[in-house]
Amino acid sequence: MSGRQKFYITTAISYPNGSPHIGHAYEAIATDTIARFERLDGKDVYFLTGTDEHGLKMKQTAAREGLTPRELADRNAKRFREMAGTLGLSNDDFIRTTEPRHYEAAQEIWRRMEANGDIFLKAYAGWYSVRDEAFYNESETTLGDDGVRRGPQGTPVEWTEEETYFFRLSAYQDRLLAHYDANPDFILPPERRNEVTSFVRGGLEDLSISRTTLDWGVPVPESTTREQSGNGAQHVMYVWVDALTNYITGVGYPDQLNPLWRLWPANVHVIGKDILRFHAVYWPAFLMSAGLEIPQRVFSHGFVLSKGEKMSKSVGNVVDPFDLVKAYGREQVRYFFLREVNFGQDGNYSPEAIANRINADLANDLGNLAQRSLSMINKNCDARVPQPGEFTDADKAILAAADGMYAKAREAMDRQAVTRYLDAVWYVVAEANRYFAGEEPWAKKKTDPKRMETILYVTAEVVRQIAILALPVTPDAAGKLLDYLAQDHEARGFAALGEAGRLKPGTELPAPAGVFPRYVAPEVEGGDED
Ligand code: ME8
Repeated sequence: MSGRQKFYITTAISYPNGSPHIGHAYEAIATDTIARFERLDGKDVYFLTGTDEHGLKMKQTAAREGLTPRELADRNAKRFREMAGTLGLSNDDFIRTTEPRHYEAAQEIWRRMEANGDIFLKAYAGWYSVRDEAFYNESETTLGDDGVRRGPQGTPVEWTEEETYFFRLSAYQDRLLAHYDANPDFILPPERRNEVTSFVRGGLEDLSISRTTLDWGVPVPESTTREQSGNGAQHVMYVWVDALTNYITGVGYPDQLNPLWRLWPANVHVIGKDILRFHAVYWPAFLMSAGLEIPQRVFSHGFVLSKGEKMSKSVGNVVDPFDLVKAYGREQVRYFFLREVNFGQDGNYSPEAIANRINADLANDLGNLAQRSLSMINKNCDARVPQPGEFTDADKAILAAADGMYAKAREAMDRQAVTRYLDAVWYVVAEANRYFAGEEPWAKKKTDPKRMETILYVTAEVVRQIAILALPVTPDAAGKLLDYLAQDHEARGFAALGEAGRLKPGTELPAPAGVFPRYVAPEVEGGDED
């Protein structure tokens, strides 16, 4: 077994009740970038994503489409897998909650919670939102002018009464609060902590965790129904009990001898702000009850909005991730979302904003800098890394900025501050452009060719470090830049950053080509944009 530090990271598992949308893509891109960053930093990374296939929402959508829930799940889970390919995700596994391995895990965690005395049968009556798959207290709902009662996220709720199994969530209030207190970084970003702690402080009610009116779910273990049979009804697990368990199924649970089990507890669950309560309250309580360790962190990101509005099919502003990648390119889409939408907060998508980012940050700033410096080397330095002369203050300053990028990026990524990490890298991109423009290597070609070589060496060295640090977000384009700098596989990890990996004068370089083309909007003919 390697002595490397392990790093287990997950996305939420998406409901495959439709095709993936841009919110799903955003979460996947961010999680992938974090996973790649940690891999390049030498960690033993495991990255899990997948689909959440049970529950009433799936059942109802399938019925509307004239399909069985399984047919609907099969069709759309395929689209989610395709999206992983289209976005270039580096996930190690893709879990579907309808797989036998997951039934086994969900039933085992249930049995352990029951063995701990936390599961009991009781009549339930309350408000339920199918869209959120969540119960709400009456006080969390409001009756609209249209006569429709809605939950806190604006989705309609319906009155539900049935005898179900309950989880003794009320018993975990103090332990949860103590856990948040002792682990101030359990919930990030910090703005999101308060909403969780005040919810828990307000008092936790026991949670209904099974359904008899639904058959599309993981069956409650027979041992439970034998001992607490109630009216003899068949129960399936409440979809969130089974969904959250995916994170341990994915690393081998209940087989604790599975080598993947070393990865538990997860380092980070990346999720959207709408499902924080499930991850920061219910999930740790289930794990405490089952005697399992609690994940180290729940990072709750914001929502991607379309020009300030929530994307919705009825408004007609839904952006399809496949179309977006086709129009702008995978690397461009990845960079855009992570730089533009401050990770942890809400942000906006618009065609103008993405075109701007592509042309300003990628094509002009990084692309041109690399292309201009590398093609000058190709033409004027015999296509070899030039031999630098003595460094001036300006050379030293830009090299120091490049050498300092890793520490800044690392500090940001210790808290999954993806946007801050990219800001730190692109700050150096901008500085390097100022350096290059100010030093005018093209003007030195005739007057001081030695100085030109030094400037080109320094610029290429800065581009090298930028490219390594850009690998997590734009893996293909940054990889090409490193090809043009003749950097082999071992020279592409973070261990090669700083002085350790300095370009070696005399190294032969291949002819460079542009890696970030400018975005030019296609001519609109006859109003048809496709
Ligand atoms: O909630 N912007 O699935 P889901 C950013 N199955 N993120 C968004 C978003 C948007 N516009 N819309 C949704 C579920 N998301 C459950 C999860 S985990 C054990 C079970 C995010 O398909 C959302 O916040 O509704 C969530 O993290 C993920 O996409 C999947 O949402």
